[in-house]
Amino acid sequence: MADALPAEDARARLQALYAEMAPQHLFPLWEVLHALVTPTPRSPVRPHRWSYAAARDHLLRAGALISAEQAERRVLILENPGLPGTSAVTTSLYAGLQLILPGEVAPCHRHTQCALRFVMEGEGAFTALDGEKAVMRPFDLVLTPNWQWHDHGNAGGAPMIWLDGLDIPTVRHFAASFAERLPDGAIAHQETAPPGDTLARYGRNLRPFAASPAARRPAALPLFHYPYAEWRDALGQVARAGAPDPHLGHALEFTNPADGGPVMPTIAAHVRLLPAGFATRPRRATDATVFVVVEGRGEARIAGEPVPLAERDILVVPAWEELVLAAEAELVLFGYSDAAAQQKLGLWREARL
Ligand code: 1HN
Repeated sequence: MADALPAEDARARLQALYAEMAPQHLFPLWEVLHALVTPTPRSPVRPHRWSYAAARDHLLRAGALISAEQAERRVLILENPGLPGTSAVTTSLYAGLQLILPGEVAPCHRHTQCALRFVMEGEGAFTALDGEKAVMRPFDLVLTPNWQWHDHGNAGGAPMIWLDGLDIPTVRHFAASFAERLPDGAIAHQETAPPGDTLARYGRNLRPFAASPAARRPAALPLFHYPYAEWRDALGQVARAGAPDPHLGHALEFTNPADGGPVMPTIAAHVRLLPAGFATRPRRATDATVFVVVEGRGEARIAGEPVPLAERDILVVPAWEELVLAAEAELVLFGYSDAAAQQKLGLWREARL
């Protein structure tokens, strides 16, 4: 049997071999195998919390210097400190804060990246999806799925800010990015349906007859607006009715009504409520998660490190780090992650500790 470790002269001859192979882009697996195939996840992602007030201040200053139309999208990227230069908040996801001022438009485009918007403040702006406006209110969730036309406008009287969540690093990983603008320099998509039409047709456990002209939304992913008023009411009822899950608190996932699965092929989104004084048991999951504090006050402990949480703060929790969430005042959180993709690939795991 060969020795476990090569002898010194064999080691020197191996190094010489590596040096000769390298210019031909050939490398020995045995030198890197254990770094490639780790027994448990090793993520470069670092826990981080962005204070909303500080980010908002910078965003409003940018608002005075560049228009939404000039910028195409006026967004401050929330870049993970462990992933510098990548525009990524986790290894698979992107996060940004977008500002649209009264009277502004963000021109229509479409791309293969899936996006969600989670409204942080303001009222009266809309996202139009394939020409149908979703008029957005604070803490609404709005989707712009892969390859659907979307433009934004602010018909209200106040600045509107939302969190953008996209699967940009995932699409980059597959080198599958396509994007285009409307032809002939058009800014907005022609209006194709009255605002709220899709919610009425698909949002209440109803749908148009299949193959009828009324079934105008894509069959695989028809719904794109999940209003705060509706999800908050459901979460409140659940919280009044019984005990929280020890590892999650009261938790509800947003679903695609077409298949009952996550809202988009690559991104899953959910909300949680932790009663005042409640702390979760520690839990790890393979999906690094971006959280927004919707209401309340408390603390996240990530691998034992405390992070204070205040309203509208944004927090990123790396994959497989132990997370405890503790509510001082009743805490309501929104979260999104790549669990949708990982579950399809058979990769998703959690550990309830
Ligand atoms: C995008 O299309 C939007 O539509 C926001 O509002 C942020 C970041 C990268 C690529 C496309 C939007 C984006 C984006």
